Amino acid sequence: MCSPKSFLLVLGLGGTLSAGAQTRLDYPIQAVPFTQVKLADDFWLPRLKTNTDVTIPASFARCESTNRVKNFEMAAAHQGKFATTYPFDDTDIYKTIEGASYSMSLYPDAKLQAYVDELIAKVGAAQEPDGYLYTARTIDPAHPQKWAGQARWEKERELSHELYNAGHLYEAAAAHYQATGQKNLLTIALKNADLVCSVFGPGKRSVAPGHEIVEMGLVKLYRVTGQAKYLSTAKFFLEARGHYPGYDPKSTDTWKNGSYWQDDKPVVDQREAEGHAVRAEYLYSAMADVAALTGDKQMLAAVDSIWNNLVAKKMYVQGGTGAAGDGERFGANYELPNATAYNETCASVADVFWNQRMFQLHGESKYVDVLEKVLYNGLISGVGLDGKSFFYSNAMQIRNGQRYHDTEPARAGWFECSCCPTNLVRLMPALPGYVYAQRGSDLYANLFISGTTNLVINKKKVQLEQQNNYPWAGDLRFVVRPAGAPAAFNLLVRIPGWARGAAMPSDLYTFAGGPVAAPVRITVNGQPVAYAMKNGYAVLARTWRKNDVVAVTLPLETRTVQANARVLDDRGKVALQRGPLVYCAEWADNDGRTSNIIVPAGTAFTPVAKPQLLNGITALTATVPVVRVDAAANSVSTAPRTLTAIPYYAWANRGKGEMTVWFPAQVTDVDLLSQPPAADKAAGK
Ligand code: FUB
Ligand code: ZN
Repeated sequence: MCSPKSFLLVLGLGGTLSAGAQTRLDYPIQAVPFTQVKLADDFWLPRLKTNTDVTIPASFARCESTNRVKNFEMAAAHQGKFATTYPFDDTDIYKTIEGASYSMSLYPDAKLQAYVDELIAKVGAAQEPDGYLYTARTIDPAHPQKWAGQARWEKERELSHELYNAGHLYEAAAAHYQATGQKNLLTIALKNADLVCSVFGPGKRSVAPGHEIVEMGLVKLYRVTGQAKYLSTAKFFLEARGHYPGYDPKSTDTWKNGSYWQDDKPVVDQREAEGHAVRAEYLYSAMADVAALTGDKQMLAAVDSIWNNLVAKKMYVQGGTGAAGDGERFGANYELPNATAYNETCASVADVFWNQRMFQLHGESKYVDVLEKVLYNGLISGVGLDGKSFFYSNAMQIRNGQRYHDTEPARAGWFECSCCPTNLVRLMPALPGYVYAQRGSDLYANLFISGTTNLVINKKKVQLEQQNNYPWAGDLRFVVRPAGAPAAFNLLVRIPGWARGAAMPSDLYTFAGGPVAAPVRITVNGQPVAYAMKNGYAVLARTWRKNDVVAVTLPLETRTVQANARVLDDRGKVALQRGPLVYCAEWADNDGRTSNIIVPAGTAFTPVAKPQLLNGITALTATVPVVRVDAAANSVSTAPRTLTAIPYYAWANRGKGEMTVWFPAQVTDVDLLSQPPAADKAAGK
């Protein structure tokens, strides 16, 4: 995301920007940088604060206690034995530094800065003289970690993650430089990137990186330095895909046919989201970057098709992606099982990156609709309300206390493969950068988060303030404050798909009752205004005066959602959505069970504000039938009960037990195997 600030930083680096680079191609729409957006809301700001106060220190502490830091110390000393499990464990340090950097630009912290500087010094000391940086080999080159291969890069196409580590280093370095203005990490990253560019490229070595992200990272370095080689190497890596050695197109094994690595076809020929979900979504983000920066139309067509495939056939209703645990990968079209849903938290993080880029390419609200869905549901479900307990996979259903992927339906403080917690660490404080975007005279309001932003539009300074209680209420208020004389520009307010009767920008999920929605009313200074809709945005074009107030009323109603009939697991079932939030029922609010709940068509839900529950939520309640199994009488019956649903993101913060997202609408669709006989229930089992 290039920004006026990063552009200035380029110049501050010491003159690597060429005259041509000043007119370089880029995304037509630029995000307003996170540093220019000050949040003041009750939903996100406490989460950012928890990330700063709890998650970042916990993450650094775990990097220390699990020997991730020790690996760098041993690499610097060239002695010892690689002390963690995976060759990509270095990246947990990079990602936490990235998150800490974003956080420090919001909340300056001299102690944290000193600690980060100390860590950066350790990273620098572990770097080999030519720039190579990979503790899994440098500690003891004769006995590298088993995935690393005997020689540099030889296992890169498979599992060494040398370029994955490099990519996270670049991402962290760009963030650290942008946030702090310091070059200590950037210098390390550039030295490594220069090595990578000297090893790989036309006429040199070629590889399809085994785990994408180096491409995105190189693009970030290109933005920071203006050096074309970083962009061309990113493009080179993208174009290296589709030459998978040993490729067996007939095999359905994703490792044998190369699709696990998105390596079965050249990227420009890829049309479906396939393989390992995190790898894939980092790849698609990089394809968007390269399409924007080079004008590559084929790349653009490919990434557009892949996006359509994903939102029409491969996304869970709460925004999760990567249905299959085996290979942490996308399933086939419409393969979205609930009991075994994988939904890695990192895939949600990657999806946010990707959808932001798609929006910047096309300026259509549907991309932000998806981004919002992921953000408010399947992404923040990945971190507990305490800020230090996490989900790696995000379940869609827990029956009888069972969980398919982890041993229990409980969060963990850290994982042996701990990519997800540290990915959240870096995404959370960067959130203000997703709220607004600009293209010339157009100012896009994408996310509804109270706070202020200071902008320059048409060379005039303008402050915009948002005041709302989103996602709990649909009333949005924007106060426009040009610094001097009135300023003419267009305020484009996203009218979310859910407010226009669309559960999803595809037919994968639809609202029961059809795409009806109350009209969205907009007033300026209390007077209703007619507005044009463009690409999902209400366009308010006027000459704004100081303290003009725009009020937008989004119809926030509880809707039931149905899945496309081709999603077998959701047939005959409904999910609940209110505004951007998808709801679930959890054992703690429902007499200990949720797999016995039926939600018949036409059930009326009442939103109930519960400020004391789960850090403050609006719950949904309704009277519904629940199934009772009487083993002694050999009978099944239903009885009315109050269903209480909570936002999906808030589940699993009160211990272990059942959770349901998709509710059968009729008794015939209830899974009786999950129902304990009445006698067990009476005994509290
Ligand atoms: O391979 C590095 C990370 O580990 C991946 O992104 C995650 O899916 C996990 O496998
Ligand atoms: Zn992960």
